[in-house]
Amino acid sequence: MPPLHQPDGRPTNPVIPGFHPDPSVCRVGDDYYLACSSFEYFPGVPLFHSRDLVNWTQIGNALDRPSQLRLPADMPSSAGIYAPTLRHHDGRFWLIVTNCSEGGGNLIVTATDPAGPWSDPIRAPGVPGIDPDLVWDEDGACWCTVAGVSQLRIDPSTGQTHGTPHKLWSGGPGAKAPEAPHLYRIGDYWYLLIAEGGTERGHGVSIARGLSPSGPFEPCPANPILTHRGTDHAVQNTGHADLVQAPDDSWWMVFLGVRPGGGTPGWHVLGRETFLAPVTWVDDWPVVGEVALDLPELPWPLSPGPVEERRDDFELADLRPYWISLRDRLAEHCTTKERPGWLTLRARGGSLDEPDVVFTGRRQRHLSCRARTLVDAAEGSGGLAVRLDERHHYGIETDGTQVRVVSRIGSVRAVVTTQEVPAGPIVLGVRITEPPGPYEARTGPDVVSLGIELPDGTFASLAILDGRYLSTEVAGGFTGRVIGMYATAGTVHFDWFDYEPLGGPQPASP
Ligand code: 6LW
Repeated sequence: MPPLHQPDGRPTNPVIPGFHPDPSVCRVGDDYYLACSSFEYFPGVPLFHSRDLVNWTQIGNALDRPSQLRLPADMPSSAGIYAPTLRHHDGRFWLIVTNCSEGGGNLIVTATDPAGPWSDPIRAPGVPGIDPDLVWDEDGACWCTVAGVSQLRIDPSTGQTHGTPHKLWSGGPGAKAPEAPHLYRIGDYWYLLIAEGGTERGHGVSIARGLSPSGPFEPCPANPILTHRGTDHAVQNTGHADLVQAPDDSWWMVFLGVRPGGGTPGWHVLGRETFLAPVTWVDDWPVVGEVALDLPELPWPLSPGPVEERRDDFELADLRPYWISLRDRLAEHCTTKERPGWLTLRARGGSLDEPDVVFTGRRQRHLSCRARTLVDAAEGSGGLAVRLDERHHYGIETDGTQVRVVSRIGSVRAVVTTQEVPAGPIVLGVRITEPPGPYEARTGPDVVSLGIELPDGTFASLAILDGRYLSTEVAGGFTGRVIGMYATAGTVHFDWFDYEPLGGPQPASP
C-alpha cells in the first residue's frame, strides 16, 4: 500500500506507515530494498522494494517457511524477530536478524532475488547480542557489529565468528541503550551510526567515524544528528536509522518514528513506522534534514507507486505478503485451499487472550480507517479484531447465532455487548476514527467502533471503545495494531476482507 498522501497527491511521511520498525535499506542500481522487524508474527521480516525511496511495495518476507522460522507457541508478544540488517554484497542479498525467542539467536539468510526464495538460516551463535550489522572491508573480511556497541569478525556463509567481541563505542555520555549499529565505508572514513536514548521519546541517532572498521571512532560534535526529544514535532521517538545513497549521489536516511495522538502524554497506536529524511554532508559529517510530513522535493521523479490493495477475495493459493499470522501459519489452521475463494481458519482452542490464537491480519496503516470481513461461522466461532497484543485487543465475534463485542485491557476482560443475529454469513466491521467532541488534555488518540453491516449496507455500531488502551504507551512492547480475522472454536470461513483509509489526508494528531 502506498504512503500517505496530501490532497494534491503528493506523498507524505511515513513512507511505510503502520508497524514497520527498525528499517534497514540498501540500493542495487536503481532499486532500493528495505527490511523491517516482525516480532511475534509469521512470516517474518517484511521486504519492500522502491525506485524512489518514497513509494514502497511489499515484495515478500525473508522468513516465510517453517524451516526458517518457528516461534514458540507460548512466546509473549514483542519477542521473536528483531531488527534486521539488509545488505547487497558480491551479487547476493544478505540479511542478518535476531530471533529473540527460545531456541532463536542470530541468523543469516541470503537470496539472489530479494522477493525470494531466501535460504534456510545460517545460525551465528557467536554473535553476542541484538541488532546485528554486517559490513565487508576492502580485504573481503566481514565484520558483525551488535548493540552495545561491540564487534567481531564473522564468516557470513557459515556463521562462524572469530575472536572475542571488541567494544567500539557506547554513544554519548549518559545516554541509555546504544544500539542499532550500522557501519559504512564512505569516502576516507568508516562511519558507525547508532541509535541511543531508548526507543521511546528520548530516542535519537548518533554517529562516529574512524579510519578502520573496528575503530577507534571519533564521535560527531553535532550528536545526536537526529532526535525529536523534547520537541512538539508530530513525529516522535525518531531513531534506529540506516543510510543510503541515491544514484544521483544524494544521501537519505530511513529511520523509525511514531505519531502520538490525543492529549497528554500522547498515545501512538500504529507502532513504530518507517520515515525518510534527506542527508547532506558538512566537513565529512552527515547532517539530517527536516523530518517533513509533507516530503521534501526529491531530485528525481516519483515512480507511479504501488496499487493500493484494499480488498482481498482470497482467490489466490497463497496469502498476499502483507498478511501476518500469529506465531505460525500451518495449513491445518489457516488456508485458502479448503474452500476456494475463502480464507479458512481452524481454531486450536482459546481466545484472543492466548498468545497462539489462530489470527491472520494486516497492519493498521492509517490513523482513520475501516476494515470489514464477511464471516461464515456455521461450524465454529471467530471474528474480526484490532490487536495490539494478547492483553490488549478489541474483537467482534460470532458463532453464527450471536454477535458479541469483546475487550481485553491488561488484566480486565469484558464481553461488552451481545446481540442475536439471523443465521448465515455476516459482515463484521471496525471503524477507527478521531475521538468525537471537543479536544481535551485527556482525549484519547482515537475511538474504535465495532459493529455489523446491515443488509442495506449501513454500519450498525455495537460498541465504541477508547483507542488509547490499544496503544504502545498503555500496552508496552515493540509492535503496533494489527487488524485481522481469528477463530476461537471450530472452523470459520472468511469470504473477503477489505481495509481502507477514512477521510482525506491523514495528518498526525495534535
Ligand atoms: C530493536 C532496537 C530498537 O532491537 O528496538 O528502536 C528494538 N530500536 O534497536 C526492537 O525493535
